[in-house]
Amino acid sequence: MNKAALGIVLVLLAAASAPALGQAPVKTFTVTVEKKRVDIGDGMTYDAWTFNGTVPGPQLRIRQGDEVSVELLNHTPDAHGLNIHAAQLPEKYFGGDTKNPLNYKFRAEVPGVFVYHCNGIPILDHIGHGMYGAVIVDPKEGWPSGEAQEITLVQSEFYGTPRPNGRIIPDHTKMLEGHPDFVVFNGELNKSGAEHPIPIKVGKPVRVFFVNAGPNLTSTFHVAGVIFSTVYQGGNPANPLHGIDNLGVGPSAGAVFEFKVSAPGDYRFMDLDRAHQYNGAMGIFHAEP
Ligand SMILES: [Cu+2]
Repeated sequence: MNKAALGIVLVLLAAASAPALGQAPVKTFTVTVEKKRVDIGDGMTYDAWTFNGTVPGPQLRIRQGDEVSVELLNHTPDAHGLNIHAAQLPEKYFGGDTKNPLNYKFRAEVPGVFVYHCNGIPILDHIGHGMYGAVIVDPKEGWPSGEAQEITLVQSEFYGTPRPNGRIIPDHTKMLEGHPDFVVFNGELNKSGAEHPIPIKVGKPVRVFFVNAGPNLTSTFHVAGVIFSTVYQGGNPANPLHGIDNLGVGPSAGAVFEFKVSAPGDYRFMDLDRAHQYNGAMGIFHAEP
């Protein structure tokens, strides 16, 4: 084969293997709805409604520009839905019924840290029973500060008085009043407490993807002994704040917190509202050289 012919073959091969113009990668997520009694730490259980059997539900990770295809399989006799805050669609797409699987597609156009939650009515009760999770949409060009240790924290509230055996039946009245019995990170009291702190490295950048699932409280996120180098409101690099030690994150909202520590030891992370802290909103980053 002469040089010109080889060139044509190579061009054809390249055309065959490249994705068609305008065709973004497709991410597919299938999520189930299940009623489940989940462990929420300190010997207690919660009669939850869940995505994939856990509270919070699975983390959804997407890159800006991806086409996202979502399917919700409802294994309960009740109506549930799925509202992904990264999706820009009419709300009718997010409501499910008891018979048909819910599915829709969207393009993740805006980077950030978002909540997803059940859109069943009343939404208060569906979130209050445990139907939420985190969505991370990575910026197309990557995070401006580059590589970091990534940690996801989902703050949320549990409502109900534990029975003597530790079982909690979710309490609608307390949800309505906004008076949770427990405020937790990643679904469990003391999940990242003194016995199981989250390890970080001295001198290495840490990036916290923070979602406040609520349903009701605003969280003022802080790490004791740390001033954040950068905080992105909404987790979007278009919204940077520098050199602050806390940020208020409303219910169903998110943020990115970036920092580095220079000395080994324990760094407690918390919601600065002291009542929320008293009810559990605390954990530990343990820094080692
Ligand atoms: Cu629901």
